[in-house]
Amino acid sequence: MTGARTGATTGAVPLFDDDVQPPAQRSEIAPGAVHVPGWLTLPQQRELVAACRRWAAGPVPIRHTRLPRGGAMSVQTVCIGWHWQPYRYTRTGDDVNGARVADFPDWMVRLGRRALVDAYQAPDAGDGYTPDTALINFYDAAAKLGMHQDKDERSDAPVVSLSIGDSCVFRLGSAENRNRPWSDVELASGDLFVLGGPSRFAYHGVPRIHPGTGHPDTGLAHGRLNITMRVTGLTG
Ligand code: MD6
Ligand code: FE
Repeated sequence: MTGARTGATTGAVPLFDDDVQPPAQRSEIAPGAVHVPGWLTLPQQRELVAACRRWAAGPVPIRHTRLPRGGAMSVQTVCIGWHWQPYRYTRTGDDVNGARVADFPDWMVRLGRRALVDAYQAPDAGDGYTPDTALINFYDAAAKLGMHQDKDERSDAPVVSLSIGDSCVFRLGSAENRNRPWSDVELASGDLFVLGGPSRFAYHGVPRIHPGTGHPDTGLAHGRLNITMRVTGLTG
């Protein structure tokens, strides 16, 4: 860990440079499931909020994903790289406006690789990791996400999760079913969570948001933003 946060004040926009390594206290919640509090600096969070605002506007605007059996998710979602709806990924937002989704940017690939290096404390942990989609979720004070597995990807590569704004309760269960036992973890603004290895297909959810707990300097006045990067395993 060299450089700490000092890189943020030198040169032009070094926000995602490799030398910006926040000091991080990691904790392994379950094998392969790692929480790194305060991983993103405030400038990085601001940059991500700004990027997510642009993606939320289009080409496929943010929306409440409709569920196959009727109803809609309380969370609002916009996708980049590939468009997710329950059970499938497509290049176009077929359940929204049919437009092609925004490209997955190279800087986010690099951010995902650094996340794995820091979460797993291994210099080569990010080698060969090339996330090609991100689901960007926005939670208002009342939004929740039920217990689910992320298994629409044809890859067992880790999911990298970044949280900004209001803190929440993140519930991590087992890979077997959605019931207890589970661990409740508080995810705050700037936190990294990686779900990989034996925990890649563990059930998890967000039962509660803590309104008003975000830092105003992130650029998010209220609510919670969560970005999950994934490898779809798809081509085309
Ligand atoms: C959220 N996250 O934190 C929802 N999935 O708002 C997820 O569903 C998630 O955080 C896979 C891996 C990490 C996650
Ligand atoms: Fe998930």
